[in-house]
Amino acid sequence: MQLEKYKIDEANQQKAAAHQRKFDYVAGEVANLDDVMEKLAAFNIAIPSWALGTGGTRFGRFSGGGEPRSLEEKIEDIGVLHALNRSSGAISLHIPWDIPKDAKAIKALAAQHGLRFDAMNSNTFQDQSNQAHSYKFGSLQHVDKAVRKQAVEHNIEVIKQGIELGSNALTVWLADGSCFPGQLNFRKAFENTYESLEEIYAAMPDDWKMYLEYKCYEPNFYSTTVADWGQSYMYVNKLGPKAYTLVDLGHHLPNANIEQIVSLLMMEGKLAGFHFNDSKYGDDDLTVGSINPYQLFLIFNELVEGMDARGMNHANDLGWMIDASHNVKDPIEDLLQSVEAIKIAYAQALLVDKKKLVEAQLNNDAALAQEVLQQAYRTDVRPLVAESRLRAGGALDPIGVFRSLQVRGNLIKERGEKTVATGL
Ligand code: AOS
Ligand code: ZN
Ligand code: ZN
Repeated sequence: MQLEKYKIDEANQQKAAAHQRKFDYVAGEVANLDDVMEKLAAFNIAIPSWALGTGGTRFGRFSGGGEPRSLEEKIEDIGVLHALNRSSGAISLHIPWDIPKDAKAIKALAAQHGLRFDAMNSNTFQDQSNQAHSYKFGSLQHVDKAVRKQAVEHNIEVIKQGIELGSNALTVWLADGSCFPGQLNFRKAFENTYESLEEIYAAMPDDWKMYLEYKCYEPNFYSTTVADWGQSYMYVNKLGPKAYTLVDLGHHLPNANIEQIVSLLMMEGKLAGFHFNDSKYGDDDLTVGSINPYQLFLIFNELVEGMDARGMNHANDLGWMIDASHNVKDPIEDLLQSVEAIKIAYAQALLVDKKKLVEAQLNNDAALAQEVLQQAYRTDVRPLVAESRLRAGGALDPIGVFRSLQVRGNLIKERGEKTVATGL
C-alpha cells in the first residue's frame, strides 16, 4: 500500500484557504519565522517497529486488523506515516522481533519510502525458543557468566545487523533487577552489568553510539540495575565517549523534573536522546502529549536552549524516537498524533523569547520568566507545523486524509482482519 501524492494534494486543496488564514495570523506574530520553518522541516522522529501493531497489556490485546505481518509491511506503514506528515523518516528496529533476513533488500525498500534506520534495539528481556540460557534472573547482570555471555553476544549480533542497514546506534534497555529484597547484591549486579556493557561497547564501530536507557521499575519491582538517570550516567561515563544516557519519558518516579535531568545530561554531553510517550502513572506508553503537553514543552525548551548553547544540530545530534504501545487506537493514527505533539512542543520552544527569559532570570523575576514561557506555550503553533508539512509535500490534516482515503480499510483488505504484528 502506497499513498499517492496527488490524493494528498487534492485533500490539501479543500483545506487550503482556511489553513492560509490561520497561518498568516500566527506567522505575523513570529519574529524568527524563517528559522522556525527551516528547523521544523528538518526535524524527524523515528518510529519504533513495535508501535505499528496494537501493543496491548498483559491482560489482553485487541487487534484492529490490517496490522503489519512482516518487517516489510512495517516499513510500508511507516512509509504511509511519512507520506502524510513528512516527519517520520526513520525506523527503529527491534531484534529479534524484526528479522532483516536480506539487509540489502530491506534497506532498498526503506529508501523507497524515504526512510533511514535509526537506533537498533536489542532484547534480553525475553527468552527466545532457540536460546540456551534463560533471562529470568537477568541478562547483563546475571550471576552466571554463561548467561551474560549469551546476552553480550546477542547485542553484538544486533550491532552487526545494524551496520548492514546503515544504522549507527544501539539502544540497550535492560529489564535486569530484582523483585525482592536480598535477591541480588546491588554492587555485584552493577559490576557484572558494567563488564558486559564494556564488551558490547568494544564491539561498536567508532562512529556508533550506545544509548543506555534507564527505568525505575517494571518488570522488576524491587530494584532495577539501571534504575535512574544517575545510574545510567555512571555506566556511560565509565564506558567512554560513545556511550550516552537515553531518556524514556515514562521511566521516572512520579513528578520527576525530567526537564532538569535533560538539561544537566546535555551539559555533560551525555544525553543520547529520547523515547517519547506520555503517562499519568508510570510507563504507560500513551500517545505523546495526550496527558501532559506542558511538560513536553518544558523539556523542548531545555533542549533548544541546551543544544544552542553547545552549538548542536537540533535535527541530527540527538536521537528522537517514539516508544509507545497501547490498546485502543489505530496505531497509525496514534503515531500521527505523537509526531504532531512532538513537533508542536518543538515549535513552541523555538518561539520562546530567549533574550527576555535570560533577563528575567538575571533579575530573579519569576513572574516574567513564567510569562515568557507561557507566551510561547499558549501560542497556537499548529498552522506553522501544518505549513511545514504542506511545503514538504505532506498533508495539512494527516488523520483526516488517513481516514478519508480509508487507509486502514485498504490495509485490512490486503492483510486481513486477524493480523498480529510480528514480535508482539
Ligand atoms: C521498556 O520499558 C523500554 O521503554 C524499551 O525501550 C522499549 O519499550 C522496548 O525496548 C520495546 O521493546
Ligand atoms: Zn523505551
Ligand atoms: Zn518503557
